Amino acid sequence: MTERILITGAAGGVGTLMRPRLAAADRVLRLLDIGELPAAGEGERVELLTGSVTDQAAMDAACAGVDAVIHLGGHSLEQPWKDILAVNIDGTHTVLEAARRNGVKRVILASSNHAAGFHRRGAEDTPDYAFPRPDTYYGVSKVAVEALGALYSDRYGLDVIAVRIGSCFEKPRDVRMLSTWLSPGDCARILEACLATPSPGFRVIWGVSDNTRRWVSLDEAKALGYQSEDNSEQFAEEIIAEQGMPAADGPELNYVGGVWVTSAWDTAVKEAVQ
Ligand code: 15L
Repeated sequence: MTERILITGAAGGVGTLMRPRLAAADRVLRLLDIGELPAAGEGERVELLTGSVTDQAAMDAACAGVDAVIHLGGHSLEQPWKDILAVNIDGTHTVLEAARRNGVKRVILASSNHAAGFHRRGAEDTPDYAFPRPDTYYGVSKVAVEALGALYSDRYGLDVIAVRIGSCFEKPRDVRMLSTWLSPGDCARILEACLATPSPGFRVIWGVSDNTRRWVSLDEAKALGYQSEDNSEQFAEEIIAEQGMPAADGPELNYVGGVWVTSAWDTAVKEAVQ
């Protein structure tokens, strides 16, 4: 039987990386974005929708006939509070509500390491379900995304998995990302595990590759069936030679959110002086 999966924010960074990797013969990808989506390639089983995650009618229509939603839409970096509130928080409510109204069984939510960015590195890996310690308004929105997911799972019985994504790029871009990198291949493997695992209920998992320098737990992700095949260590020598090692006691190596915990990312103060 053909399954239909809605991906919001499909033209964004992670969405673009996932489009070819989540393609399957028995699957239609319904891709939604406010921006332009590349046209369907030869034989590609996609449906292209233009729409905003903040538009209830558009999301209701997008969720019709869908087996699962992968919600990647929203701001992927820090923004003024009103934009974070409207797009990331209200937008996620809109998506979950559309999923509920349409009887969609499973929703996978893009959370972020920045939901727990102020957690300091400890002797043990930062655990699954580490209590929220957001480092920015963006991080707060990801905490809200997780909370909304819990509500829709507990109250309405949807399976909801929030993935606290580390850094999902083709390659790690700095020394911190040697710890937080989620390779595109591993991101697809995590999402496939989230789609396939039977009756997960509500879960929060870390989304990183099994990097040598990883310091967040992968226990819960592995319990859902994720098996990482990538490790950032192959890039370590080159990145360290180019950029040098950050200070041993600096934020890059000691906080989950890295430099996002610093005053350079303090949006409240910036907004107050405008
Ligand atoms: C995120 O959540 C961002 O969306 C992404 O742009 C990266 O900055 C990533 O976190 C990270 O922490 O590296």
